[in-house]
Amino acid sequence: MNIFKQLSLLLRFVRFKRFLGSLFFSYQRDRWERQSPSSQTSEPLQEPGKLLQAEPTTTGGRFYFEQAELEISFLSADLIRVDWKPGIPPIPYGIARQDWSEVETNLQETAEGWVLSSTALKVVIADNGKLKLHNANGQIIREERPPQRQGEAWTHRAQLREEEHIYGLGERAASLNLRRPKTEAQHIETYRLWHYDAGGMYSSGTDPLYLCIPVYLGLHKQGSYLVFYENTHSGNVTFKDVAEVSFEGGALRYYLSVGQPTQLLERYTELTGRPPLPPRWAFGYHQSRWGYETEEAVRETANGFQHHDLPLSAIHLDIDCKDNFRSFTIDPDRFPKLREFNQELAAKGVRLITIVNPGVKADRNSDLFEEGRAQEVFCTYPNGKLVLAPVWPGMCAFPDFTNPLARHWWSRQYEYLLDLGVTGFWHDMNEPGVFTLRGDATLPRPTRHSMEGRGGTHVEAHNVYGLQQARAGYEALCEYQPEKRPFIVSRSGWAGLQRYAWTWTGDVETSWQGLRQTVPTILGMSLSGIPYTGPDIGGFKGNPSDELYLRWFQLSSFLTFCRTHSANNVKPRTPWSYGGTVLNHVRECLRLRYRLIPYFYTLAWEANRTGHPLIRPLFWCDPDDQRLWGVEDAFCLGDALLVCPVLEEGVGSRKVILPQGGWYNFWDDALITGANEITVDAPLERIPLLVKAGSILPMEEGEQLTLHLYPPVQGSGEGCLYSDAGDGYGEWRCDRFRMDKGENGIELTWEQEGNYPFPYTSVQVHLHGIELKQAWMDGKEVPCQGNVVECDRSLWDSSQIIAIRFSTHQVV
Ligand code: NBV
Repeated sequence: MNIFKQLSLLLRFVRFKRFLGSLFFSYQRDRWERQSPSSQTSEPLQEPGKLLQAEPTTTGGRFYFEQAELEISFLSADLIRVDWKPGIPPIPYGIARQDWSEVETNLQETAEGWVLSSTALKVVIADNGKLKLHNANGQIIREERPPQRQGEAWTHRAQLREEEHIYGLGERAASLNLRRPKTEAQHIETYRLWHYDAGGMYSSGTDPLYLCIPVYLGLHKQGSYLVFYENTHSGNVTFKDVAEVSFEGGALRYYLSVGQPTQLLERYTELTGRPPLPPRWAFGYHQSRWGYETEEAVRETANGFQHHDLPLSAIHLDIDCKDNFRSFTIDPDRFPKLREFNQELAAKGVRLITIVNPGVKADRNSDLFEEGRAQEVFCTYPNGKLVLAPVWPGMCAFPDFTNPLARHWWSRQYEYLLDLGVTGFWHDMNEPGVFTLRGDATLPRPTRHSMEGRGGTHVEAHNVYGLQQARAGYEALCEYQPEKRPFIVSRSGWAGLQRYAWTWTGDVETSWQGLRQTVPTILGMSLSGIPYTGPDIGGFKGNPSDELYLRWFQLSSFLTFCRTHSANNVKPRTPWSYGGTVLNHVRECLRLRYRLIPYFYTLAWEANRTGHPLIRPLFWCDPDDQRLWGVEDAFCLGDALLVCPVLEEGVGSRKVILPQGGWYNFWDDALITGANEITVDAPLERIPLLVKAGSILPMEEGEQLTLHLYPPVQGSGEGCLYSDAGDGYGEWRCDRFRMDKGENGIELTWEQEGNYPFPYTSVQVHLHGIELKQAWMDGKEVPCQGNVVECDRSLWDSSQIIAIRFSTHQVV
């Protein structure tokens, strides 16, 4: 028998075994699910009934209704926690902050009902359990109906305004505004709260996806609010005339905040955690492919980047690098010298990231499995038997990440790969996803989980499975490499994932629609507190045309996570596999991204301090401007850049709705003011890009920093540059720049904070949009080269405040 025949027989056997495994698992799952109590309860629907009594508490007030109890606590003047009982309280997996300082509140009975207020927010509690939320100006921001309970399931409804837009719910293949008319194609009627592996491909309209979060932001003419339901159970959400959210179990606990979107994200991330500062290299380009089967294939790829003069920061290894697909292993034949290989890559500035799947092959000869079984860290059926389900290695057991012991045990496993020089980890299939022939491709609903010792089923644990795996991974990296910042990419997660990991948008379809979908999906994540994400450039399964690949690349080079990835059965997808023209355009695009890394990094530092996402919808800068509420074909990167990706095939220009103020065209410095909508050129080699007037954009080229000054239309503008060693937790510095526009020119002041030494050897200032005639630094005239002036090193070495004066007129 020749080798091909043998291989094909082996493949068939493996597939057949998987098929049998799936059959067995589906049968077991259905049997258990039939036996366990269904969520379809026959119990009556209950409303809270009449309000019987109200009393103040140290944090707010408590209200006793005939059939329910309500507690409202002020965590800050503009953030409340609302608890409707009865119901099992949540395990605070999503919550990062418990200690809030006391807020002065006031409880009063009025004709409208009881009024509980702080300086920023007023809640009116009606006799039947209706709640009305007012902002500091007395405007009604949200009206809630009395919640309903049926058995253990709560349903909560709030009135929506006619013009109201809704954003968030984590990762969605939907429009940016989740409340869209039914007539529209790809309309999603009900958003599910139940992580789901789209199984190799999804496009607009697929719901749910891998990372659902019960948080949404409402924006209407009176203002905006954010609501976060701290409930991990399976649930549903619809947005019609009312927003309706229902959960299969658990208490009805939610947090509400009122304010501008910027403030809402500050509060929400104060509650669920701010993203730690990632290592700086993570903002570089990542190359990945399911199908790098050998060390040689990876070497060839890394060399290809060098050969074609393309920057590269990381290569991701998919399941091919595993020994029979098993977690925390490396195939000894195909990757025989991983440690040395990692050193070789490190010398080129390339890090290796390897995949980690949660399923542990149920094999008596596997130490990992035997150890896990002995320590009782795997998920079980109610009768104590292990839940086994098929994934890549075959029948697998699943660590119960809601068990602290399991997390600790799992954490220890990373050490082996870290020791081999692996830099970061990529958590896949952690919804968790399993292979089934029919039905829900995850663990059975009655699966038992520890839930920190309290006990619970998969209905409650499913949505935090990936989050807790990320936590275990993050803690492992902190422990084993305390001098480095952890880098983990996780497909699934929940509220708070930003504390532990980045994510990516999964197996998006290779199509123009897939490309278009990427923008609203990522903006929705931003507004759900998840700032670090990006798509598989070119889509997962399929072969993008030259044009689609290039446009996808251009878009992604302005997103936080810039990675090409593809399925195992598609053509190689590296910039040079597309021929000379595409290669040249991709090179330019990557160079621009690398020049912008100081800007990305500064925004990351700000995200860590404020919770503001790096990628923002256009309305972020002007929430009162209704024209911007639905824009989903452009986005802002920080305050300075407006990115207008090309999302249609065969076009050479596109329209952009402009927020108020002045905007410079990045490519030709033309200043546009007072326009509603403009058409910008978009030749194949270029992504339309606008810079806000008043911005100071730091860009680097090797050891040279260039400050790009985009003068304000009038008044002043500012910019900031954060620097540190790029990893670890050492010294840092922040250089703050301010420019003031006067009659004869611009004055730039530069202030420094922090002890990290200035990391550049030369600094240039480049003035855009105005012709530069003369310049002075700290009073001394300096030569201009066109619109660029070179700063003298003594400036930033010696003084704390530097003043640079630019004149647009010749002064004699
Ligand atoms: O590990 C293989 C793939 C991976 O390449 C992809 O990025 C993940 O989203 N993985 C899903 C499992 C197989 C899906 C068909």
